[in-house]
Amino acid sequence: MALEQTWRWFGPNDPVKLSDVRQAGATGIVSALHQIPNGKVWELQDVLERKAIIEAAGLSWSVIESIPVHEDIKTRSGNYKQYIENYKTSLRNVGEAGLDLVCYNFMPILDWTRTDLDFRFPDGSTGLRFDAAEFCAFELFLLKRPGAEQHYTAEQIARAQKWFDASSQAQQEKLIRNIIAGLPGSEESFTLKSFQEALDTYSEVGEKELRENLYDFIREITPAAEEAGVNLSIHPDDPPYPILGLPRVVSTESDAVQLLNAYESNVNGLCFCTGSYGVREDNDLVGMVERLGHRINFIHLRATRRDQYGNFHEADHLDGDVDMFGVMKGLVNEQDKRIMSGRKDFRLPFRPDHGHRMLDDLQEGKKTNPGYTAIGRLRGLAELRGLEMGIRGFLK
Ligand code: DNO
Repeated sequence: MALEQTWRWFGPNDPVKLSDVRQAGATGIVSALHQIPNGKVWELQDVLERKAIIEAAGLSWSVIESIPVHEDIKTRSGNYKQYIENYKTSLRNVGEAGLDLVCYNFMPILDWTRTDLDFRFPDGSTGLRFDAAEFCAFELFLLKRPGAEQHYTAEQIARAQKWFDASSQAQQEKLIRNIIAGLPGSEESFTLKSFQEALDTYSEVGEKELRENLYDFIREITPAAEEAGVNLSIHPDDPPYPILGLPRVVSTESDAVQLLNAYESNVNGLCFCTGSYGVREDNDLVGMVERLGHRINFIHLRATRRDQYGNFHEADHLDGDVDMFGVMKGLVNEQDKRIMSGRKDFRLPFRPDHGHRMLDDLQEGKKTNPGYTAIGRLRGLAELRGLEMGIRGFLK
């Protein structure tokens, strides 16, 4: 047995083809119907159509990432009741189509966030980076969010000011685009004005409220998921702390425990993203796999490297701050346990999350999605596959 090797594919418009994925050696596809607006029902027919495309390429649709959660659900306002009903209907439809694993997240307004999408590493490859000073400069001097300065120390503000004073207009525009124009997989994009308006919808929703809204949502949708035969997996916050004055409640082990306790069932599970949880030094990833492994339904493997200023970049898969050996060993153990105890959900899909732009993907004019290049992920998958095989041999 081995963990299921999967690959994120953004659908027919993805510059990486399903035939490429097959050659990379993945067997499962992680995909979503990105054309459906947030909140709308995923109709059975649309799900079946995508599934047929994937299967025709000799692959299987392993995980839906993601069915996005409408903002009204997160703030429990407006049409949230209808959107929850729609979510349940989508779960029933994907279950009926024979799919059994759905990923989602509960990050307010912005999905994952970076300041630099093409940061050059010493080996000439490029990748994603979060620069705390640039992010602070965005908030203070470009977005000009009221009250933002309260969230920063004088030293952070001084570093942001330094970046801002030295930056060209083109650099400022690029930073704005990187933050609010929507990274691959995030379904929303904004202008500065519409972004501030979106932030304002959270004026009454602090950490406590967002937690309650998440736990209520979990209690509402999990029974429907159970009936539909669909496991759920919640993706953590990326980066794993509050940004832009917005609360974030899926960043730590304690957050994960609380949301799992909100509804006791393996169907209410985690997407264990080592790149997101791993940005915090106080997240003990190997311990999390040991303690929460039985509730991990989906896995993103990626390593980030932090510095003392709150910056981080996406390192090679086996290279960052994450103890990938320890994490993989825990996951292998978890899979063995599931098989021994007769659990049906033992395939434990993982995908090599993100990857550097390298080799041919660096060619001028070649279209690649930030973080989702073929070659960088191919390297990641190959390394992770070898790591798993080595561990299995070593444990025998
Ligand atoms: C980034 C991703 C996120 C993630 C969603 C899950 O690469 O990990 O976009 O898919 O947050 O809902």
